[in-house]
Amino acid sequence: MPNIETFVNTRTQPYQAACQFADQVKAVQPLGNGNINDTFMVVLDPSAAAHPSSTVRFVLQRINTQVFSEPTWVMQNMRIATEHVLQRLQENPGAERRWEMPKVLPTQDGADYWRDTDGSFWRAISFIEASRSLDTVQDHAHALEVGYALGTFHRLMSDLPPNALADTLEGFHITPGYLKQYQDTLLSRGLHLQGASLAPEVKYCLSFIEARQDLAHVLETAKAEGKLPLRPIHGDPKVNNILLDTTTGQAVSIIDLDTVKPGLIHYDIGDCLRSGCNPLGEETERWEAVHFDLELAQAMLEGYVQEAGQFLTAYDYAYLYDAIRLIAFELGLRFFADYLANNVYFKVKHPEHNLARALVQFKLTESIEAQAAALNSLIEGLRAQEL
Ligand code: GN1
Ligand code: MG
Repeated sequence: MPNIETFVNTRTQPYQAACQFADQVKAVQPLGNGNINDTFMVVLDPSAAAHPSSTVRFVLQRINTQVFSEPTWVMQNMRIATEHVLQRLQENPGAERRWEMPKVLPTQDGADYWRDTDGSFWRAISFIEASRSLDTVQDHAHALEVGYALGTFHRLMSDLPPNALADTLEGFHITPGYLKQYQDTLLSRGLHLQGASLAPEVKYCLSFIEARQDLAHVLETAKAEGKLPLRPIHGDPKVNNILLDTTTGQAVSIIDLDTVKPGLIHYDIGDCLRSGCNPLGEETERWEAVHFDLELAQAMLEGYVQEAGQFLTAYDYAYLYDAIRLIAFELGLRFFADYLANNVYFKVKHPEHNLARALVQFKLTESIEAQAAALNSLIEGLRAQEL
């Protein structure tokens, strides 16, 4: 982590951007490890308490407009989601545990965002105090909280008509679309399964995907058949997007609302479990040791169903196993396709980074498949309790 003074240099873009949102900027530091946007923590001089959020620090982000081509829609969705949830919380004060939503902070001119001279899109979001996030699930209690957080978000959003939200990222989590892109990349690069000069890891990925072509369609087919409805989704509920109260360890927020849009809650549940039930984490270099932890899955799903069970249908339960398997596979496919395309989508620290990430997700998928019977019976147990 660069030292605190890194961006105090007033000529840097992050500093210039921070000043659009507040006076008396003291420091601007890189924050987190997002794969798409650039994120910073802005620290204000404490005497600048006149800031609209009356806080002394906030989160500043440069949106990746290669990925989010309509960033104003992202802002609009964030506002709709945040206002909806806050209204739900106000209607029933005291009914909830501590639960907060990250808020959009205006520029000093009252706008939602600021564009710099290069055309970069900057926005500010409130920092949720007295909370922290972790990259991997630590134990059973943490897993319960992660599931609780996703369930709470889905429940609080469940009465918002999905078409109130814009589709900010067309094709997001539509696995057959990722498969098609991957196949096009293979064709254009002239790669094929028998390529003698390919590294064994690349061959493993190629045949892994080849053997799972049919799996890619499972959720889209269920959607087309009317078995799974569109609902408001978070889109990226990975473990480090769930904030825990620093004192109690209870989940208090789910952040990173860029991908809130209409979709299948199965994308979210699959994503949450592929992230939370991989104790080595998605960035591990020990990909051969990656496994899916069934006990963490049990706790996460229990925490989820406790909040969201009231609106889950028999079909929702019927597709849970497929969703968990699919989203791990899908992320592996997305990483591997990006590796083959020379890393144009996800940020990388080295040229093989996306290959290493793909291997992690494919090993995780294998582990999910190897435990299919046990995972299905734990889902059946939850369904039997609820329906
Ligand atoms: C990306 O940038 P970040 O970490 O918020 C990606 C997610 C992936 C995730 C994997 C818009 O999210 O779909 O699950 O990386 N977001 C987008 O770490 O593609
Ligand atoms: Mg994200």
